[in-house]
Amino acid sequence: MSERVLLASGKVREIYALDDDRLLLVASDRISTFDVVLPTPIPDKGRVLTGLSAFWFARTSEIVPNHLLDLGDDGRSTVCRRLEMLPVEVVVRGYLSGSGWVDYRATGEICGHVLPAGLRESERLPEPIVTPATKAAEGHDLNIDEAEAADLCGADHYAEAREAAVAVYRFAARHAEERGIVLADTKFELGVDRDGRVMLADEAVTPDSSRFWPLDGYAPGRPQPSFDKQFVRDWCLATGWDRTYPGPELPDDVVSGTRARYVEAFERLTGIEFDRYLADPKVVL
Ligand code: Q0Z
Repeated sequence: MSERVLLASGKVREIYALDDDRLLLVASDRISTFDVVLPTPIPDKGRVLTGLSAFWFARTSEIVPNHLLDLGDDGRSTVCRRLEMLPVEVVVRGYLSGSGWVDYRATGEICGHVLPAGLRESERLPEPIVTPATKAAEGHDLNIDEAEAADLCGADHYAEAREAAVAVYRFAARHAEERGIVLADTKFELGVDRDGRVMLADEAVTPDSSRFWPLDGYAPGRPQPSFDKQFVRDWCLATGWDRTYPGPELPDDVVSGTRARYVEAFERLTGIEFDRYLADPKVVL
């Protein structure tokens, strides 16, 4: 018997304490766009994200240990080791997009990384770069440079975390590209266990923590469509919505089209039929 005590609630998921050493992460079907949670859920979105995270954790545990202990039969919950979280998010960028593109255009640098001149929006970087961020109060991330991240985490913990993050990014980006998905960037959260071991935690290489682009039609020089959320974004903006709370309710065809894109991402990346995951989530391990 394990009581669930709600520890934290995010925009689209909850985290419960099971005991002193273990947490339960539960991913909902809520979707956010332009930082607003929409009133209409996407069925199975939480299962897709939970299954993908578990898939990556299982396949990268030789690169870096992680917090995953077990997957719930509901497919949307993960039992994990309770860690001391590092106070920074470790973002690895292989392509120029989002705040990285904004900063590069203004200064030629991203988080202290000096980049070659003349790069275009969405262009592949010569090498992946690590751009840490702190979780600022309003839930908004604040980019910092790697020296500041090392100060906040301790130099040894940060060095281990950033090497692990780059290695997992390289592994996942290569795997994804072979299956027709560009992994433009991805955000990792890491923690430290009682014995001082740095581990990957939270979620790993999901559509909510990453930019997934379809490889088919990829071309630098413009923004790329999001593999999973583009239907929702386009439809929401076409209604004239001003990107403030509350967002619009989604019609059935936008819900089913978006669900299909999440399921397609799961099936392409894992090579496992989503119905098999629903029948037995442990197939991804
Ligand atoms: C993750 C978060 C969520 C809101 C804490 N293994 C771990 N050990 C200790 N803490 C965490 C983890 Cl994953 C931890 N978050 C992020 C998740 C809802 C915030 F589901 N917060």
